[in-house]
Amino acid sequence: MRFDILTLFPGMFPGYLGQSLLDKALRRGLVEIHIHDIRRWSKDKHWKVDDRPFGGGPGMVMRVEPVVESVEAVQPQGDRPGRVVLLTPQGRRLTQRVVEELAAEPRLILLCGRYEGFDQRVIDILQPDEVSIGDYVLNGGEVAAMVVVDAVIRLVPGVLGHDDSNVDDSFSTGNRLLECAQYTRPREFRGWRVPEVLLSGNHGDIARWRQQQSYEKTKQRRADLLDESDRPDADDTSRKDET
Ligand code: 9D3
Repeated sequence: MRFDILTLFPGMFPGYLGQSLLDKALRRGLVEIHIHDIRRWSKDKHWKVDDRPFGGGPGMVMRVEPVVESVEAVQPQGDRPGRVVLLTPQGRRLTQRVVEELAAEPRLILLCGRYEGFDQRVIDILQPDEVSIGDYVLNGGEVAAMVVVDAVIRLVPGVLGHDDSNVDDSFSTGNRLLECAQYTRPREFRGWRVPEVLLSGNHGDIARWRQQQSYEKTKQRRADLLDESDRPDADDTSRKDET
């Protein structure tokens, strides 16, 4: 799978890309990541890529020419144009379902913004998939792009050690409950003991205990995950209404 990241801060990525799991996936050729500095496509003598908003108001706006031209220059590098993902607070929220959808693509072009946002014509022309990573304010799209890469690459076959260590994840399609408490040695620390059932060797009891713990924890902390609205086919508009 190939990623192209377009940013005004290319220096933010090498540290993240050097982490072991990702570094290994890159060296094994399972994942390819290319970082591009949008400033290269500025026509301004000072490499300026932002400007004041028409109509007035605070902050600056990313100019349309360098952004659109950078995407159009990068797309022909590689054998398919790829799906353009614009990281923006106005996007649809990134969930594991969206991550799975993005992981099915052979190539993603991740476009990171700075300042107050993009000139609307960037969106009109490129018609990107607009994605937000959650309802809090970041300083730009770079950290969000790293989140997308991080979540997506672990679904690329062969990136994780064993094939199904991700089907069991909280929020993935296989299991929508939170994970139960886990323990390892020692059996007792400062009087805090590992639950007896886990030491019992009775695998049926263990499985039932874990299922129960997961359910209770989910009900207490994340009742929203148990809502019917979050079941896998909840956004399938083709189905008949069922109440
Ligand atoms: C004053 C209105 N602000 C919108 C909430 C302006 C604004 C704040 C922060 C515009 C852009 C940004 C920078 N954020 C991102 O580029 C961003 C982001 C985020 O802030 N939160 C969650 N996901 C994302 S993806 C990109």
